[in-house]
Amino acid sequence: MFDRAEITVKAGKGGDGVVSFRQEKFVPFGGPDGGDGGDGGDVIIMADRGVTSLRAFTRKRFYRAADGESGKGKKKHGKKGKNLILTVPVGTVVLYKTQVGSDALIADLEQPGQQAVIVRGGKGGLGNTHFTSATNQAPRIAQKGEAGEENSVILELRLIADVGIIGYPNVGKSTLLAASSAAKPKIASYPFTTREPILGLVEVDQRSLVLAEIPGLIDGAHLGRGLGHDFLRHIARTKILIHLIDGSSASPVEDMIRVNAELGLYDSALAQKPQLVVVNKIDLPQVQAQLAEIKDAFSAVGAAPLFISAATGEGVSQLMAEAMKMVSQVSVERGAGERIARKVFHPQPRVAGVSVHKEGDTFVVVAPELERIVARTDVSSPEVRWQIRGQLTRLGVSKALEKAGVKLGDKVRCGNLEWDW
Ligand SMILES: Nc1nc2c(ncn2[C@@H]2O[C@H](COP(=O)(O)OP(=O)(O)OP(=O)(O)O)[C@@H](O)[C@H]2O)c(=O)[nH]1
Ligand SMILES: [Mg+2]
Repeated sequence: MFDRAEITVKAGKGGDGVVSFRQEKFVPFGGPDGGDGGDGGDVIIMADRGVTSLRAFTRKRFYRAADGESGKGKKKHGKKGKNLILTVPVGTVVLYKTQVGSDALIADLEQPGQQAVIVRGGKGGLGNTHFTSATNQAPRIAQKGEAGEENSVILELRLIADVGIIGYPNVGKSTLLAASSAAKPKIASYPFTTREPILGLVEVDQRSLVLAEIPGLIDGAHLGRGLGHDFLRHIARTKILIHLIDGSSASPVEDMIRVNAELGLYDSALAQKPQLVVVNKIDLPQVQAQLAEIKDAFSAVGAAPLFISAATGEGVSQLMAEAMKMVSQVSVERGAGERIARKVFHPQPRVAGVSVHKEGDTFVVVAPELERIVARTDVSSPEVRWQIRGQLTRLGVSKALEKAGVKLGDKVRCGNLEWDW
């Protein structure tokens, strides 16, 4: 199953602004006419019904959107870089990998067409027309395009089944799935026969129900034991659970309590999910013999399980009818309550602030807007240096330096530009 992929996405770089002057016949010194660079393209992830797995993302792992074009003379602005739209199955969640423990959710694409901007393209740089002033009619400075954002994200497909079949290994989950649907899971008398979730479609009164066997749940699954940890997350999307219990177990009630405790340890929301408690294997003579006792034990803890034999089919159709009823109830409640909003996520806007800190006796200015001008410009020319100084006031760099206590003659640095105050 290709239900998880880690990819790196990079948005397009903004195009550079240019330094250019009008050149007309018989006009020796035309004004500045350098156009702005276009913005870089975003990387967008969109849910699409036509896509059924994340397989493609396990083969190709790096994706980038187009860069913005640089500006040109005659005030021609560069074209915006095209957005890159990656289509994923409905039910995909996008996560940031965080250093500390659990991953952070960026987007939850649970409806077709829903999309999320994952990384945003860099802004295009300003052409030299933006840098004219009363004292400077021939600006020789322009701004470099901003780099596009880059990030690694995890795509995770959460199964969308109506009903999750949970329970300890070997209790008969696969047998129940096979008895109620066309699915043909492997059935065997040892634990962990089923190694990944299996779906089955069940018809009840001309309506259909999607069942999923959630394999490998054991004590300590929330810590990664068994196969459980990988699959517990699939349970999150189901509407209800069929909690299957082996009637021939030493203590069926205790089994139920322990599996529920395990769910709660993983995620308390899972333990809150509506459950149909079902005791299986009632065809076995030893189970038959203890039926009354088992019933009493469950009612002592306030549970009223259904009894079935997945092997003979006894009680299975009643169980499915019950499951259908429960699923419809959950759907109605959900529909009436929270309206699933069409979420479109945007990364946090970047702050183009200015900050100053001291390294030895040098004042270091961190000002992305200014750095992008400096990077674009030949700072060896005195005229250009003079023009850049004009930008210090405009961008609030002068103010920040004064606040930091800069005095006449102090060394100041920004990007690759150094000067004395
Ligand atoms: N007698 C009897 N045996 C059953 C019944 N249901 C399942 N079994 C047997 O129990 C064993 C396990 O069945 P599975 O359906 O593979 O159980 P599972 O819960 O899917 O097991 P894993 O996938 O390994 O976790 C098999 O030998 C089945 O034949 C039942 O109703 N009666
Ligand atoms: Mg199985």
